[in-house]
Amino acid sequence: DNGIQRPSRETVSFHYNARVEGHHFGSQHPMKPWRLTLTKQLVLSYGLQYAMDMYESRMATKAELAAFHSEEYLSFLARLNPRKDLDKDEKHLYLGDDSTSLDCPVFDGMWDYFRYYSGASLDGARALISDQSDIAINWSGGLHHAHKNKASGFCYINDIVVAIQQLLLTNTRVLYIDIDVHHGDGVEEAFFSTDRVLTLSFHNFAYGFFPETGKIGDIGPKDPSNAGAHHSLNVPLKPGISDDQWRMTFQQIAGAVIDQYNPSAVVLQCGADSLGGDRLGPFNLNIKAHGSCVEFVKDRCFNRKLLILGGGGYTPRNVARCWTHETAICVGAHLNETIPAHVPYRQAFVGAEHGDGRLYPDFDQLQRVIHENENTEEYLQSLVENIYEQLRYIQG
Ligand code: ZLS
Ligand code: CA
Ligand code: ZN
Repeated sequence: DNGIQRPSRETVSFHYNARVEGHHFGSQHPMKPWRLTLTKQLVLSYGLQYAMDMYESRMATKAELAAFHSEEYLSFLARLNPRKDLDKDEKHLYLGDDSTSLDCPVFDGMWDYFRYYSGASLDGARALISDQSDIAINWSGGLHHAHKNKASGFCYINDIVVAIQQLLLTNTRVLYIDIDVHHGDGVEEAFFSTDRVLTLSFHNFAYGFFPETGKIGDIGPKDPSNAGAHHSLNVPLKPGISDDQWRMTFQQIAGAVIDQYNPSAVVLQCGADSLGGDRLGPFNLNIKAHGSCVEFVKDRCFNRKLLILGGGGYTPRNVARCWTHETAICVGAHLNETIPAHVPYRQAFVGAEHGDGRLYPDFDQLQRVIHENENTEEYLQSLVENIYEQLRYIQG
């Protein structure tokens, strides 16, 4: 029994290369590519590979990445290595000052790492374009902060932007939805001046919380003659949002945006740092509430192409649970609550604090830190109404 009970009609493709897993940002760094190993093992132990087309993704080439990033920046990244002294000016220019560059360290094999996660997003986009796939998944991608000329917030290459550029070859309008707890600033910036991509980010907003952008009034260029005007949408949430509030807010907003903008392709960035118990994020979401976004978008996007990407997520066992659940949603499978006994690294999921070997632990009961809910119903309703107001300017 592989747990598959509701096979869906869509063809789902899974794009992955195990070579991303072995890279290390540094022992203190919250970004752990190893979470992808855990995710892959859990996906395989539930047998989900039998319900999807599995592709070993190739490395993106420098020329492919140059569709968004500058040649100078790419050459700099390709030359980087921890054993070589860096030119101070170049380092400041491309990786940030002494403080911010701690977020984007220099580590072994980094250029290969970038090309693997970006290659998987490009492969996914191409599988959708060529009609080989209806839903393409790349959990190693979703690195939404990288700029054309600069690394930011653990992101050096913006795989999302290059994948969307591919989708634009055959799709008139692409909708980008971002449920990572951080603002999807790099993607918003890249498509700021076009109406062919609408970006919608849900995130925690607070002064002092990275990257401190994405206010409700940030809706694109102020000049109304700029095509991109009204095509950036932001939903700034407060710490501690509940599952029900999240579901309501997401469905009211994403539903209206999909209906109004009427895209033929949707890219969904599923950063798992919006889950309860995340090392960086202050939300309290349970896995099924996070996954409800994938379910909702999949249902609304019947007959549209869907690219599913990863992103943040800093408590690896919960990242793996979340993305396995969301892979199951894509293929239309129900998964057993008990994690299969034969999964490698099973100890990561057992023990009272680790969720007792269950796929859907209740984070309210598990986590020592529960973030107080600062979202009132009035506040959330005002966000929804504000977005509805903005949508009057959108043509689909
Ligand atoms: O969306 O908050 C910041 C910037 C700083 C504070 C941290 N210091 C190191 C630099 C200056 C203002 N940065 C955030 C970036 C969050 C990126 C999220 C990526 C994504 O999920 C998509 C993948 C931040 N939050 C937490 C840290 N950085 C952080 C925590 C712990 C450490 C260790 C390694 C490095 C320095 C000590 C670090 C960063
Ligand atoms: Ca977000
Ligand atoms: Zn994040």
